[in-house]
Amino acid sequence: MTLTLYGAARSRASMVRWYLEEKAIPYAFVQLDLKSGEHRHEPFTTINPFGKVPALVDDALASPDGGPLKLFESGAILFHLAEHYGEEFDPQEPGGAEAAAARRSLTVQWLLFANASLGPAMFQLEAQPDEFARQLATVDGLLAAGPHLLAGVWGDPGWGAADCVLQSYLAYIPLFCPQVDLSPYPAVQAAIEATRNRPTYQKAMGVA
Ligand SMILES: N[C@@H](CCC(=O)N[C@@H](CS)C(=O)NCC(=O)O)C(=O)O
Repeated sequence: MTLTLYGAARSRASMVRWYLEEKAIPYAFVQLDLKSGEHRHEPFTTINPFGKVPALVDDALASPDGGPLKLFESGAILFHLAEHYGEEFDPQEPGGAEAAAARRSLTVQWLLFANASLGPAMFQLEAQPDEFARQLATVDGLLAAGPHLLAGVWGDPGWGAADCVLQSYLAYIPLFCPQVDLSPYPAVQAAIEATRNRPTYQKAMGVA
């Protein structure tokens, strides 16, 4: 089995890479040069026709064209990894199949929230500052309850794709929106600091 992740510096590929590193899942990494535009041409566009990173090739599964499975969209890639390699939805764990099904659905919820709500609110901060502040306040309250989003009735499954995507977007705030005052959100601040201190995150970001 070979997983090949295609990414670039300062891109969302870092969140996928962080997941792979944190879960010690073996993978090959192909760094594309966005400045030269190699992501907009073949061969990369045979993997992601939209010419964006991250993209993943998983040769353990087949795609409809008969070749190895090719995936784009960071959320879809994280979900695929959580499902097939991260052992996040194991029916043998406490809670059995019911807990595994609940965790799977909640993981999809957080992946979509981060990519479809939090990310857009962050990147359109000037247009809707109140929306971003509201989301951060809610996230802060949830994080204050504990570091793992899916901890609860079935016990604590530990760090997973839901945490990875949320913490990755939060850690982008000081990089992409340094003007945001995080002092009203102490749990968000603590999560960002904890994320930045992880050696696996530093490796994924290319700073270690
Ligand atoms: N929604 C996509 C966004 C992908 C995306 O916009 N990737 C950026 C890097 S973070 C990219 O490839 N930019 C290069 C370009 O648009 O030319 C995802 O989450 O994977």
